[in-house]
Amino acid sequence: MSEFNKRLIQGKERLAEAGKNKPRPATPSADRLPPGQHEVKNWPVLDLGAQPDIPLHKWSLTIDGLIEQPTILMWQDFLALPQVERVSDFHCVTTWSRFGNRWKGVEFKAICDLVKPKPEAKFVFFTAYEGYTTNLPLEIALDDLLLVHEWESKPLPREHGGPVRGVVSKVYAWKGAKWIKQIEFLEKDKLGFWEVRGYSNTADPWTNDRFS
Ligand SMILES: Nc1nc2c(c(=O)[nH]1)N[C@H]1C(S)=C(S)[C@@H](COP(=O)(O)O)O[C@H]1N2
Ligand SMILES: [Mo]
Repeated sequence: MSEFNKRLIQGKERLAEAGKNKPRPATPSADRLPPGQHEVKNWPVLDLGAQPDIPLHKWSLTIDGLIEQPTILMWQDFLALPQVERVSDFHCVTTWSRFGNRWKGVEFKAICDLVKPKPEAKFVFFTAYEGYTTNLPLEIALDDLLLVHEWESKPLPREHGGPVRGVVSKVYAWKGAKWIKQIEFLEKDKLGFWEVRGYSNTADPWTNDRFS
């Protein structure tokens, strides 16, 4: 935690506090660009200031909690899982959206097929190499989450969360952990880094659902 940019975090907590009671649309926008967002063509880097450097031979992904098959994937194990290519939009709560990103990676569903969640598992909690955390309902992770290791046919750059990061497109991008290290299946929801600091737990871009 000490490596994190404290002033940046405090600034965002103030934003969340100021934004929490703003009126929100009752029905979701049908536009590709969610309300309050603008499109960018570059890809900004957003994190807490610590960008861990994880060589592939030291990389692993631990999957535990309420599952039949607790698993630690090494790099080759991860690459041996079914790989998919997907093109999706990326919406950051700081108001930028990036359309049409071409990803390659492993669907969260493929992880579930491997580790077999128990019926009690309803939520998923993600921990990253630098300590960041975030959370999703299992249902949303199954529908939307991709564990990405390539972007535009190249290895995912370290500043964007390489070797492997979570990517979501139906909720704000803070729900996708860069430098993902651990996935834990839970019965009860557990809030992540920004969720405990006033960011919305549901994070729906099309209803401007930024802060709670
Ligand atoms: N490990 C980690 N993952 C993270 C973050 C972070 O600080 N640490 N920031 C989140 C936020 S707020 C956003 S908007 C996206 C930004 O991803 P990018 O830097 O690739 O644009 O990563 C998310 N995942
Ligand atoms: Mo963000």
